[in-house]
Amino acid sequence: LAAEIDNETSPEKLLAPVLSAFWDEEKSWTLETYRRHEGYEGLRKALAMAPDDLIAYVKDAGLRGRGGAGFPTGMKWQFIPQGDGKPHYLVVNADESEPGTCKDIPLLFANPHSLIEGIVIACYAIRSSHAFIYLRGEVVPVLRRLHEAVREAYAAGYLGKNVLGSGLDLELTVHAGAGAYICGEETALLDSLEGRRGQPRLRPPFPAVAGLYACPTVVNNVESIASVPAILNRGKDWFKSMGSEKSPGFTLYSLSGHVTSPGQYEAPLGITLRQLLDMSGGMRAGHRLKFWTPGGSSTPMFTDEHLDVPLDYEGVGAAGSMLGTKALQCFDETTCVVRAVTRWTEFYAHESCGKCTPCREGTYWLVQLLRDIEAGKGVMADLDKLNDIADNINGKSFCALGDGAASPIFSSLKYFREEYEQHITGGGCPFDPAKSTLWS
Ligand code: L3W
Ligand code: SF4
Repeated sequence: LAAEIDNETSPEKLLAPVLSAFWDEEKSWTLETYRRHEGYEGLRKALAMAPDDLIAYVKDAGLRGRGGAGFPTGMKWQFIPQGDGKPHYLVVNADESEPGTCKDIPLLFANPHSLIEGIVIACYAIRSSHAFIYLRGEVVPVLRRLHEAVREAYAAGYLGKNVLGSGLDLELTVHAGAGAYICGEETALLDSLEGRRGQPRLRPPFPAVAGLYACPTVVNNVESIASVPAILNRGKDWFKSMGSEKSPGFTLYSLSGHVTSPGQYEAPLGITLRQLLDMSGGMRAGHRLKFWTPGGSSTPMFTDEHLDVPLDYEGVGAAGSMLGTKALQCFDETTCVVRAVTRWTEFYAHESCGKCTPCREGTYWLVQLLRDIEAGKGVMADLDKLNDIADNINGKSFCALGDGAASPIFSSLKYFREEYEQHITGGGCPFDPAKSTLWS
């Protein structure tokens, strides 16, 4: 069957968008529309395979987690112990909250069945009979649409007892969070799902060993799971024909900020920001790119020198940042970098869960220093102090939120130290806020 799947590639299918292919269609979110676009065909192929072969197939395809870390999806599934007598769970992380990150929510809103189909495939592979979607609680319209799609999937026999006659029994629960960024961290998410205050757990054990209710659990991002049906339907060679050897496939890039046409752009991994800007109309008229994030505010910022860095895990990594969530926030020359970093740091200080001292105290101190510098009350020694505090957060905190908070401090000081100095010597911000559309 694997060989059969691999033959099903054609040049048109190689170039066409997948996840966002029919977002513009009327009622794109319904089962009827999804079925008109190969919907649930990947599931039929998956159910004809043995679960272990299915895991090996997804692993061979090279799909990497789209939630930020890029961990190989098939390998994560393979970690789930078999024959252990415990329930296994799949938990989809839909708690999208990282500044600039805005791909999973539109995907769920426009095409929820791609996620549901991926969930059924993943549960069959890891032998799970209960899956959960942990959705960011603020997005009530998405919650409603997701509930409706789940209802449709139950009615059509894709969920519930004996899915499509395969013997798989599967329940799917949609759970809305209460608006804490930290609940996007996989172990805090599990605590929250269990009814506790969401705070990160010590890893190891990783969720694959002891996750939800202390049972083996796969936690995957929405886009990762939603990408699986097309891999099954069109074949792993088709998937690997896009992107690079170590970062294959298609993905959603979220363009935002001072660009002409912000939005979701589906493209192979390895495309560059220059290409994406060319494709989408570029920066707003009369302005030039000053700095940008490759994957949300947790990833070290880049400048216009990095326009040709391939947006895959290796290219961005070699240039000194992280691909993260592929949230490309683009800022033009009217933006004050100190203001941007202050705003992000305020976010991290507000969202710090308080469990560990470096992050809880450090983010607070960073905000105080940054506000002083922005208001013209800083001194030169503050710049070393910023670096020092960030250094005491980075790698010394309990979870990645701390590292994420340190990252814009390091990168902005690396590329824009002079702009910080200008705030200190000039007695405040040299930028005219009226000229920037982003910061008020
Ligand atoms: C079993 C092992 N499993 C690793 C699993 C682990 C997890 C995955 C990746 O953070 C990043 C973060 C954010 N046995 C394992 C194993 N795993 N070793 O693999 O783990 P890790 O620790 O590399 O990353 P993470 O904790 O998943 C994700 C960055 O992404 N980020 C996040 C943005 C936030 C959102 C949002 O808005 N919700 O996505 C953006 O850049 O800073 O570095 O599943 O269990 N030996
Ligand atoms: Fe909580 Fe921050 Fe420590 Fe993470 S790094 S556990 S968010 S205090």
